[in-house]
Amino acid sequence: MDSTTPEALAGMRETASPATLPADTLKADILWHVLYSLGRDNERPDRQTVFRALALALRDRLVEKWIASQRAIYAKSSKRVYYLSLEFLPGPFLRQNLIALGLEKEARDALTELGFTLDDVAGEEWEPGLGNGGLGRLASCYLDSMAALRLPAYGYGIRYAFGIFHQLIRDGQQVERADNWLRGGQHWEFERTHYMHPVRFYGSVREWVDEQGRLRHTLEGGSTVMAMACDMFIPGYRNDYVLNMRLWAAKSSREFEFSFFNTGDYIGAVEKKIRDENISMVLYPNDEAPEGKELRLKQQFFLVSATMQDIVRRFRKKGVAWDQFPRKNVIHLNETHPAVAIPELMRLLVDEELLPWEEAWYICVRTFAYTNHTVLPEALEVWPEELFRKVLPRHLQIIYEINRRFLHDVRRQFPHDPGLLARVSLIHEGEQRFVRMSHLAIVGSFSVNGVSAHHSNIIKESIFNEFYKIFPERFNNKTNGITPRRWLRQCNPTLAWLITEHIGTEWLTDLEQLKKLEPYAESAGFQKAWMEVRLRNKQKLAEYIHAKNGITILPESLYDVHVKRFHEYKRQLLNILHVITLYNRIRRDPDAGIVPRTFIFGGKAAPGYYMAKHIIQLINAVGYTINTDPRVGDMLKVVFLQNYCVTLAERIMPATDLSEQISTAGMEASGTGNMKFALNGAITIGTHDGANIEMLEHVGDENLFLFGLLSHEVEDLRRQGYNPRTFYETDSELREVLDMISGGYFSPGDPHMFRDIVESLLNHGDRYMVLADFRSYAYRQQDAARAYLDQPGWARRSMLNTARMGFFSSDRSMGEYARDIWGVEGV
Ligand code: GPU
Repeated sequence: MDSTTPEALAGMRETASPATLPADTLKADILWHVLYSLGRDNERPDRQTVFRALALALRDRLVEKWIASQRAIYAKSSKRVYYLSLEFLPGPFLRQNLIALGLEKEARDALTELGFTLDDVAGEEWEPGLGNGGLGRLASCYLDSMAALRLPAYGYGIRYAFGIFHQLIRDGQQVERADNWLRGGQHWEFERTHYMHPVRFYGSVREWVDEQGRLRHTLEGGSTVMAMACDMFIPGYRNDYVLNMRLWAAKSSREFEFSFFNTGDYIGAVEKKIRDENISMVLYPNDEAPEGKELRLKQQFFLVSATMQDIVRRFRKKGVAWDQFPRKNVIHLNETHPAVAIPELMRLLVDEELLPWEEAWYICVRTFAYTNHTVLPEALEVWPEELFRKVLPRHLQIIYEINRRFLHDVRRQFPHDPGLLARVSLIHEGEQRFVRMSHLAIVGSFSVNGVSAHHSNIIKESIFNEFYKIFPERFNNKTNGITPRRWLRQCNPTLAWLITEHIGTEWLTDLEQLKKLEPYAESAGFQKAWMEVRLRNKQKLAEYIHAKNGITILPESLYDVHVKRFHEYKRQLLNILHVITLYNRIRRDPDAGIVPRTFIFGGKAAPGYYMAKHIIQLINAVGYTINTDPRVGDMLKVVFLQNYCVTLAERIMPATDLSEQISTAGMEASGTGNMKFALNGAITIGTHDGANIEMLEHVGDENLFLFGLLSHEVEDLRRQGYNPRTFYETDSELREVLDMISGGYFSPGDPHMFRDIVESLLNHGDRYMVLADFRSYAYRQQDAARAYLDQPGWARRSMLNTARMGFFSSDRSMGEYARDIWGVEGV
């Protein structure tokens, strides 16, 4: 019988539920979904249709396992972990889900029979860009690991209609295009159109006294928006366990009012509806520089209010008293973005459940935990008091009451330090008042953690030093990690296979097993195989670069890669100054014996961040000059890959030789790209910053190139009065580079184009100490080049980097969070 007839397919579905897996059922399910879910002819479905149908077939399997997992959590009455984040960057799901479900081979076979390859079909997926960079990506690695560890956890976020913008490079400059990711349809999610919570903003607080003589607070007026749940599934690696990431989408409450469209002003009514739904329209594209916009505050509360209603609903089902709440729930705040959950829980307990303040507060500070991800002063979130009062009047009152009691306690504990109160207050007083969200998060949480050992020390010693003195027991470190399923197994299947051939598959769930590779580091045969895999990965990236940028690069050249968000502290500028230095050496002496290199850059700049965008433009201009200079030839190439995102990272990581992690010491909280590169066998050139320091401890200093000022030296130099001009005056190579930029060498049509970049270094204090670190960077780069000439030596270093990355698995991070902060175990 022809298996593509609807009858045959329907029959197969009846006899074979997706959970029992006869060999050909995936193919049958794909064709079934092509016809019945997508409404297309299933005789010759196109690639996009097959992708969607495959996604739906996998969603069938995921939802069954999810239901089973939920039942298990419920049956065990486990304490639940709620991970709240304004950002998630899951990346493409297809391969990840196939790997987790153990269906890769079946999918390949099914697709072959349908006339496609998995690569082609996977290429149809558009990743959800619901985050800016490291913070959102970390949240997604953590969900993957929570699922792998079978933790009773839930991710909560916002289902933005437009994710992070799509970046184009036009005439060397960044151009932003809307990321309409929902256009392709939601094949991975379930939209719960009947599952909504009301969220209320604005209004005014009425105080009154009830029959028992209690002072009560009621919000009057204001406006209500509905939060609709959209669930996406995160499977654990081959363990039949599935978590969900619940993302809220805004829906107008007005369409539920019968009379709403009948008021005579039909178009006006529709406009109001659209305005309400704006809340979840777009992700703010700012990384580490929050934009103090009303809509952003509304997004934060929208996530928090809807999520708290979900949490409370689930808790109520247990039928236990409120004082049990912290034993049954822990709410984790990913940065301060969802910190308004603290006054929201207080409001629920005090205003609605009528608990006394002290009891409510006791519950609160045993429920929340907070992760800080930055010490940059401009990244610490504050809200103008007036804006806060307008949007969330009752919450502001509650924050004031929290503050009053907190300051009262501090005064008692430290009676001889009158200035202390102003410094730790939840309110910044000045011409304008601001709510300090980090202070709120610290005061309202039982745990405050940084994301690398170095960063956690900085928190205790400097930015939150006074809170550390008040609440020493709250502060702890949880070094970031990355999921080996996506960042090795999936993105680098050939290397993963080579590893598995030698040490088995255990590393996939216990990354420390990679240590077993160490004995092979000296084996010439293994080195050769290792380098062959790497070279093939580099060839593939060369093909991609040729196709996208029209630039031909040598796969044998040293791939020196700097990909991450553009921010001055990440110092892409330092890198390009070094590129120009090499260019000058070649110009002076074409036979200088420079190791052929390909510099690859990628990353987005916040649309309003002038200097970051200008640096992107400089890199592209330098690239153009170098790539078209016949004297340079194959010695040097500079490539800017547009639209850096998870999908692109997956191409780049396996093909990188040298990983650039060169932030000004003390400024990168952790970094996670650094770990992804090293796991794939790249060698790091980096500063003593963030997790680089712990990477050094694990891989050993002969396998990693560190350089530059230490963070206390940065501080000292700044205190003593840093004068960048001395470096300009005493270092002739550096001077030549800066003079070329400001003299228009790379912008002949507009010689002044990049003058302000040089100005920022020479005349505006060089805040990120680019010039102070230039020489030590250039020296270390020379060491790297020399090391690359010794290919067996490089192979050994590369393997040892991979072999010693076990600590940086997000399974390890999540295990620590579960044990030390959350107090939960696997189900
Ligand atoms: N990070 Br705050 C972001 O990506 N965005 C932010 O708004 C803030 C921090 C990053 C840190 O810069 C990076 O060092 C860290 O590895 C990452 O968060 C995850 O902790």
